[in-house]
Amino acid sequence: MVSMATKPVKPAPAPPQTGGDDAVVLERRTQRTKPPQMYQVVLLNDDFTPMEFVVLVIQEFFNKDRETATQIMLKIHLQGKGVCGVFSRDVAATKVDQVLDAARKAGHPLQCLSEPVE
Ligand code: TYC
Repeated sequence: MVSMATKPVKPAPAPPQTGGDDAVVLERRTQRTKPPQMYQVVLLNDDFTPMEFVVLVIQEFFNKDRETATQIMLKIHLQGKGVCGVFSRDVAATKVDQVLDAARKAGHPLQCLSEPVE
């Protein structure tokens, strides 16, 4: 008997699945792109910047109403620091610049920084 070299036979690729009426069923793909890293803008307490100035800064640059701004300011005053908002990296950096610039122009030592969230 002559032995023939045999190739392993690959199964034919499955035809696209249809939903019965020839509609193509797409496979669900796991998401590949991560959401962008976000940054929180933090104000730090100090002994010299007036409370009123901090409230106005939080209202103006973080779009908070007066009551919310006052609560955030008091939290910073009592706990040493507080988050004023969460933004993309560029927007957070701009907020920090705006706050530091306003504080410097007013002659207050208020400090502000941004840091990645979690
Ligand atoms: N500790 C300041 C005071 O007693 C008030 C203050 C609050 C300063 C928040 C900075 O980020 C700050 N005048």
